[in-house]
Amino acid sequence: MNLGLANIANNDTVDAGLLCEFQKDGYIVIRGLYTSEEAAQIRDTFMKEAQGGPVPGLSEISRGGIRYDPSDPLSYYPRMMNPHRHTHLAVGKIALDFLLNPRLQPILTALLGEEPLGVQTMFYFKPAGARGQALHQDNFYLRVSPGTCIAAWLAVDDADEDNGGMVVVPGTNLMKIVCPEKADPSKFFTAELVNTPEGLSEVPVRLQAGDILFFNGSLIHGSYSNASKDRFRRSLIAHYVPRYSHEVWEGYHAIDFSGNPIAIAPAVGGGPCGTLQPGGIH
Ligand SMILES: O=C(O)CCC(=O)C(=O)O
Repeated sequence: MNLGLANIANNDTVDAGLLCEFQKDGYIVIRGLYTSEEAAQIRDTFMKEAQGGPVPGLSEISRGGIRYDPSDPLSYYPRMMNPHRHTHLAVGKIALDFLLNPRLQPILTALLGEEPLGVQTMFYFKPAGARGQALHQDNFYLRVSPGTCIAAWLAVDDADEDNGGMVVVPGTNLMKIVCPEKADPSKFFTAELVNTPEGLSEVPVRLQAGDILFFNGSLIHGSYSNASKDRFRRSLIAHYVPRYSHEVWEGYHAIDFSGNPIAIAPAVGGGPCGTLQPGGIH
C-alpha cells in the first residue's frame, strides 16, 4: 500500500491499480504529495497560532460541554476546527489552500468517481502524551447520502505507532455505518467507538511528513495515544463529499475547487443510529 507519485499517471489521475486498492481496502497513501518544506511551513504556521494556547472560535476548547482537564496535553493543544473558514489568519489561508489544492483535486475525483466538494478542515497537534481518537467511521458524522465522504489526511510530522499514528481496518469501507459504543475516556478524547469486526484487523499506517492518506467515509479508522516522550504528531485533514450528494450534515458549507458555495440539502433528524447519532463534527 506504500505507493508513491509513480502511481499517479501524468500527475492528473490515479491509475487503475491504485483505484482498485482504494475500492478494496478503503484507503491509499500517496507519498510526498507535499514536500517536507511545505509540511514544515504548515507546522510552523499552526504552532505560531497556538503559541498562546487555545484560540477562541478556532480551537476545540470543550467537547460535548466537557472541558479538557488542565493536566491533559490536549488542554493546551486541542485540535483546530475548520481553520479554512478563518482566512484572515495565516492558518486559515493555509488550510483553504490545502482543502482546494489542485494537486488533490484529480486524485479525489478519481477516488470518488465524481467532482469533490470541500466541507471540513481540521488541524491536530497531538503532543506527546495526548490521547487518540477512538476508532470510528467518518460518515456517521458527515451524514452524506447517497454514497459517502472521503478524507485527505496530510502528515505534517512523521507519524507511526510511537507517536499515535493512524490505524485503519481495511475492508470496512464496504460495510454500512455501525452504531458506536462508548469509548474509554482514559484512552480516547472522543466518545464513540466502533470495534474492529471479527475476522478483520487493524493496520498501522506509517507516514512521513508530506505523505497523504486518502480514506473512504465508511472505513473504520482512528488513532491511539501519543506514547512518545517528546514527539508531536501533527496533521492537517480535509473532508470532501461528492458533488451530487443529496444531503450532508447541516453544519457543513460545501465549496467547489474554485471556492464557490454549493448548496446541499441538510441531513436532519436521526440517522441510522437514531437519536444516538449526533451528526457533524467528529
Ligand atoms: O488524526 C487522528 O488521530 C484521527 C483523525 C480522524 O479520525 C479523521 O480525520 O477522521
